[in-house]
Amino acid sequence: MHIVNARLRQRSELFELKIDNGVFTAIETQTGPIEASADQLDAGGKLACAPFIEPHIHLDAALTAGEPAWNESGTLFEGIERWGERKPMLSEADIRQRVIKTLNLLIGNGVQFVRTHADTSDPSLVGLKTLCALRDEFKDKIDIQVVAFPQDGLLSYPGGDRLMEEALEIGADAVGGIPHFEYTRELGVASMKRVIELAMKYDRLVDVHCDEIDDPNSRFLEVLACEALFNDLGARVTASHTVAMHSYDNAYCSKLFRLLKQSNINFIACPTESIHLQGRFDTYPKRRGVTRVKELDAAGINVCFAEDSIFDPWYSLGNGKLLRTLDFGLHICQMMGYKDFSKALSLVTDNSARTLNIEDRYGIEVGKPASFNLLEGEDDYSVLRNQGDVLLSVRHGETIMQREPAKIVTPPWIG
Ligand code: 17E
Ligand code: FE2
Repeated sequence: MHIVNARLRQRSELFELKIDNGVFTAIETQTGPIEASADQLDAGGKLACAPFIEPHIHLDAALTAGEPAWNESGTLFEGIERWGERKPMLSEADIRQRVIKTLNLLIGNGVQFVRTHADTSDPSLVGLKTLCALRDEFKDKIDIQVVAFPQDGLLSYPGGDRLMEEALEIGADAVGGIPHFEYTRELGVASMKRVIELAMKYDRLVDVHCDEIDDPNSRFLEVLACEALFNDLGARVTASHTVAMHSYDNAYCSKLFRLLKQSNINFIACPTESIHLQGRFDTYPKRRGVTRVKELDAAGINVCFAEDSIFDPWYSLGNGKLLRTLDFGLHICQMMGYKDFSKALSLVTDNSARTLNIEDRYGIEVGKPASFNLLEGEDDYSVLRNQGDVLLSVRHGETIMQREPAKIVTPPWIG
């Protein structure tokens, strides 16, 4: 494959990209636009960007909103309750058809890497087993990491610890946790220590649902970061949500950031999910309930955006479009300056790659797998503003998705 007239992020020139055996073999600047020959692909000045990444989604619960009942309050806690009613109806066939539909939605929107949570608070572990099987089955189409996620508590749910170990033995890629939902602060702290212990025992990544509550006293992030630091695991550890940080006292937060920076852990914020689920116990003023993305980023701490849900008991919208999540996230976190827009795509691409520990095989660089999207725009700012669909998705040198740009047939133009 040979692409001409492509733009790359943070560069103003046009580029030629050469691909052989699924790998980028040359990336060369052009002196001007080139007439594409029959065997070349003309990018037409559009942005070639590393694939979108969905670093945090609950595929086992996707497409189950309203089954058997809707989450009327819009709280995380009612979501957990409604999901608890759906869980007994899970079967391998049910999960498979919903996950495949959702993966196709993601692939159609230029996502080539996914980290999914699989609920282990279920003695059958059917969700986890099915997600691990689908991960292996579709490994040539999409990269999937499965997090063993103890939705009802690692230590508070009966047998939670044993189910977690079983999940890791089956082959989960990462250990999860939910300290703010454990019965007591002590169990929450103990669960964080246990998560790190298990990650070391089984040599896995860590991704914890950490402090997903508007409670300024929910301080499990400091425990997770400290354990990561003391065990030199930071880059392999992710704190998801951390919405309590929105409500932390600024002085505490200032002290906390020193530890976060030293620990080198990663952060995932889910802006659409959290703006919906959080602030539900407030009247007015109503907290936004999204973690301090702008401040984390400014401090040089790695942070990325995720959807979290697609039509599930927690959130009944969602469509696999990371540009939508990015748009919401930048608004909610007030990252609306020119500099923010100029590097916005990092929040759904490069930063997510670092979170997933896939940097060695991600990015438009000679020698790396030739995977990229062609986007509607020429740089981060215009792609964000256009909110266009992904035009082309290439994975390891193969076109896996291509679409015609949307076009108005009868223009309403005036003048
Ligand atoms: N489970 C949870 O604890 N938090 C969430 N945001 C979702 C599931 C979607
Ligand atoms: Fe989540």
